[in-house]
Amino acid sequence: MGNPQPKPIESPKMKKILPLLVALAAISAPVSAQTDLGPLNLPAGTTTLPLFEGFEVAAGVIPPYMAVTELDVATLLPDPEAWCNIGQKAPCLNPFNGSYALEMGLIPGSTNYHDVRNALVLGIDGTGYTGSTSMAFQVFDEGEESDVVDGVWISNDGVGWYQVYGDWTSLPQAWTYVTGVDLASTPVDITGQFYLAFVQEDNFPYLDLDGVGIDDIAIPGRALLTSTALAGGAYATVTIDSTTAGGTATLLASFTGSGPSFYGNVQVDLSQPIFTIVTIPTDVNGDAVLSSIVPANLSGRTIYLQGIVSDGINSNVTTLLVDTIL
Ligand SMILES: [Ca+2]
Ligand SMILES: [Ca+2]
Ligand SMILES: [Ca+2]
Ligand SMILES: [Ca+2]
Repeated sequence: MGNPQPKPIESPKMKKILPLLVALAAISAPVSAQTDLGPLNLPAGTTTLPLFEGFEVAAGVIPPYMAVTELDVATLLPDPEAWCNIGQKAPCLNPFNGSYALEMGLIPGSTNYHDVRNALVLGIDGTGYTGSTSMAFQVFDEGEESDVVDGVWISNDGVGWYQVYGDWTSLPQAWTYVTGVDLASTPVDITGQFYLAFVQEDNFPYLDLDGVGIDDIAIPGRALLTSTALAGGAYATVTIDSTTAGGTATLLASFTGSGPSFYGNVQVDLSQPIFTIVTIPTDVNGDAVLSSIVPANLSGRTIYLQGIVSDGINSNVTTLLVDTIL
């Protein structure tokens, strides 16, 4: 055997002091394994869960639950050539849906190539939320190189951050639906107020060899609704890819906008009037497919398509698809 065990130090006085020391240590102990992303601006307000952020409601005005950071990486000071835009700086260049998205990169058109760091921080209050903590979002990667701050992060205090997704380099140069990002996978407590940050760092402009676009952030993640080309008088196939096997999928359409409004007791991203196209069962994989002829007289119209997937108890909306019928 090795050295004898040291005799525990214990005296009546220590019995009183030790719990106090333990309590103090618990209060002052730093939370481990955090990354400092630099001086990120934090929003003063919060929004609630469930959350859907397509940047359309904000319509180019930064709401109180968002804050933008645009830094020169060399100095970590604000940089007028850093570009973190949800439409407050200029019209968005390539939104996935609608007219607005989050764009992060060097300012478009610049040839003053240098590293900039951009962040959009959302303040979220998870109090009382009991739903899924799995997040999904649409992302566009123009050609990012890896930087340690690249990705999606969460934090309780806005100083120490835990990465839940990243970096960006594995993504294609096309809008891509990222799903299954679990916000409960870190020590950050998301049952109260917390911050969610989308962070990008690189040296070329948005949509010019670098840059990240983000749209349609959803907590919980939404089933993906896709369609083949929509053309008046021709067949189109709409597919809903959900995880609800043996349930139902109801396909809805609007020609007036992306809401929000209510369909029964489900909030949808469709403006009234809302048309019910069909309700069909989901298969063993949770998928539902509809093939139908698009009425010829709809050519030229903008259509907003969304589904509601139900297991008979819970109903969840799918992603929204906005398209102009050919
Ligand atoms: Ca959008
Ligand atoms: Ca690049
Ligand atoms: Ca990068
Ligand atoms: Ca680069």
